[in-house]
Amino acid sequence: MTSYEYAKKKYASLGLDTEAAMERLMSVPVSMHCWQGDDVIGFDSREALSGGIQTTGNYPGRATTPDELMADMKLAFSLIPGSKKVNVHACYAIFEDGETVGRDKIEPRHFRRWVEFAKENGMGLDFNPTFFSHPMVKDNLTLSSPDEKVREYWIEHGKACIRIAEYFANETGIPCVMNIWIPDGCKEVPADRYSPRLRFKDSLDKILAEPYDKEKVYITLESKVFGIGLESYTVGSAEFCLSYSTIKGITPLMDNGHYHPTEVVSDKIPALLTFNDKIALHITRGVRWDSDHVVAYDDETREIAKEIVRCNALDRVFIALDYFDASINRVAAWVIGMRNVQKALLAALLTPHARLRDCQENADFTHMFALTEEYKTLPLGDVWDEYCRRAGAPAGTEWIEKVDAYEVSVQSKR
Ligand code: RNT
Ligand code: ZN
Repeated sequence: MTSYEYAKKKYASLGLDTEAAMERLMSVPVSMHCWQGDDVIGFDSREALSGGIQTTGNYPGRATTPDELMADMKLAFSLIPGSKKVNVHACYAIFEDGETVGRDKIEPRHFRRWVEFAKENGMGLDFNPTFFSHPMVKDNLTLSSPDEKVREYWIEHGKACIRIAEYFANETGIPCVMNIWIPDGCKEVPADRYSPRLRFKDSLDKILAEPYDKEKVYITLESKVFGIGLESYTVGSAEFCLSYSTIKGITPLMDNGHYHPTEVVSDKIPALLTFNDKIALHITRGVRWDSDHVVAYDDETREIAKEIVRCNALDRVFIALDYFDASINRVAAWVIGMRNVQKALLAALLTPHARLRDCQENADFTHMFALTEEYKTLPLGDVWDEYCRRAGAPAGTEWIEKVDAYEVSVQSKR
């Protein structure tokens, strides 16, 4: 008996079907963020990263051109099992023949190569307007700025991005998730918390006035509690973004680095699913702060996956990754985080939720706890390896050698 066959039997004895779990997982798209590949720099400006987010580390081999970035992503895709999407930020516009345009004037054609790349890889595209690392960010403000010129510029950017998102959906035939996140905030305790939020609301209203097909484009709004240099106040707080999303019928997005340290997104998932048809996630790992470490196979990642699965919400949650680590090989960073999310979803699909739920309903917390702890050591690794093989991705540690070889032959020569 192979180790997979043994694992299959073991899970079957708990009423769990490993074949069905693998098949289900194969069709759940996880969106991979292009910005891990070049430390969130992009191609459209020479500005340093701003907006209260930061990459640390100086590992050699960063992608510096569209060709390099796409080649690196392509390698990562080959090492990650399951269904994927390409997540692009507006600052990754590709200008050709010496042309450059402002972010308020970007057009679908500036993303043509991303569409080709997504099609070549048989994937959909997600999109993000880029409200940071740009001279039009004034006093740390964009859509909430008191300067009407600044606000107007960024409103036009948001609208341009909706048109691009719709172009992505039309071209790929797969709906595009377009996520709005602004860094706006204050380092010091503000004198007025209200006016910036009123202006942010008005700006969002103006952006959403751009017509778009709601079957093709899902607009999400991401909240945040603080940023580097923006410690005392963020305009797009949790309450603001959640209220706005609900009222306007757009989709709330939770990034698990964006809450107070003892809050967990896993608990918020069923709360938001109660009121929203769809919700969106940025899965990340904050170490002591919103540090955007590579996602690990840790308790909270597993708990997030469990909530999605046991709420029967794999079709209702847009799963994307969002982190940026410049201290390790950047392709490895993608592969590790993406594989961990896939692994957590597989573990969630192979958890006897019905039995545990029964325990809870019957207030049998002894068995609920005891079984939860026992299930943690079921032979998931054998099913995971089988899943990787079936998906045409390397099982076990084989992928690491491929990244090592690529580092020597490609990345180290940059
Ligand atoms: C920042 C947000 C946001 C960005 C990306 C690059 O804290 O998480 O999602 O990380 O847009
Ligand atoms: Zn995020």
